[in-house]
Amino acid sequence: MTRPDAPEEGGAGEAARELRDGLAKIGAEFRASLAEASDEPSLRERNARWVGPGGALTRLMKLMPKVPSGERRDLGKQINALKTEVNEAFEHALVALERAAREAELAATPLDVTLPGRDVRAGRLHPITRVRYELLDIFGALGFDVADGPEIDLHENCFDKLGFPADHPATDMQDTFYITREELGASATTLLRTHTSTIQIREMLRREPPLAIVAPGAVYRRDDDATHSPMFFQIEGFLVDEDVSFSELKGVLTLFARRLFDAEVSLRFRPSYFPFVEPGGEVDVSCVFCRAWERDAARTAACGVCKGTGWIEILGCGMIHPTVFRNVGYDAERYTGFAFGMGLDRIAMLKYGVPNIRLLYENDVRFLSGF
Ligand code: FA5
Repeated sequence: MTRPDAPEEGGAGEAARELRDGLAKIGAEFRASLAEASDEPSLRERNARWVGPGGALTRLMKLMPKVPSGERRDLGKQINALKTEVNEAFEHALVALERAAREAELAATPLDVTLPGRDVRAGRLHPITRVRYELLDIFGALGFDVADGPEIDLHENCFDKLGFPADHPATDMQDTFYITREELGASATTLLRTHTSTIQIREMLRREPPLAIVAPGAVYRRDDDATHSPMFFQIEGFLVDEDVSFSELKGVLTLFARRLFDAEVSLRFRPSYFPFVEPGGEVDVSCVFCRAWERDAARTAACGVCKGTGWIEILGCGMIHPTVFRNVGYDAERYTGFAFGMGLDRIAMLKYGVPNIRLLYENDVRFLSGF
């Protein structure tokens, strides 16, 4: 039987012949081929034709096992010598190309370093981000901590623990984006939070009073018109301690509005209903567009933003309902507190005179670069 590395004589002679012919042919051709390359990629491509994985020399080397053992040593030496020659010729050609490129660069029209530079287009903060930072600064200076919470939260944090009755329309499938999280089990209903009031529950469950917190974040609702977006931003604020009264809520919100808008604005508190506060209210700020506090009746009557009323609604607020305290394990006899929640988008629209909320989300640089 023939061993695999001892091929029969006829084939062996042919392999040796093919190898010798191949070596002669490569030896005669490779220099011209490399010399024809006019740039580095083409030089590398040509080099690969000889010594790359499918190259002519590489293919010849694969014939070596078939060559009769008497000739193998000599042919092996020749192959290696040729391979070295190809490699050296390649290196020389590469250096020559680099030198030629450098010389062409030096000979070309010189670079005028005195020309003015190109403008770097700097990015800037989105108006909602700017408003968020401003609010965090204002409330931070008043001693409020900042908290965060998940955008997908449990139904109980979004509604139940805040005292929403089970049949409240906001808890309806039609009104809210529910999400199936199988890993949490069938009993855990999760949804895209509809307001940042979820963070009241989360923080009160993990901290004891006294506490003063603001929490900005994205929220989601089935809304879509010029002043309502399906995804928008709110900032929640709440403070819990002994003997907290409504006058402190008024004081904090008035100070905030005067710092954010104008030192002369007033606030108007109107009664309103939210299940998690009692009493609850909505707050209007005197219109910053017609400067309603200056009492120019004609200007206010013509104002399209406040529609002649002199007031613009900015937030909901109230004293935290004792039911909420009981739901998070606080002593509802001992503690009182206030909470408020406002739309950052709405504040940005007012502050920068943005007529349509969609402009804030279209990422149109012509609009965004105006801030
Ligand atoms: C709430 O979301 C309450 N959680 C606020 C609150 C907190 C009340 C704490 C009491 C105590 P409301 O649904 O009104 O309330 O929303 C609050 C603010 O979010 C609104 O005043 C408005 O500025 C803004 N807002 C509501 N819906 C949208 C929307 N679709 N697009 C943009 N802004 C919105």
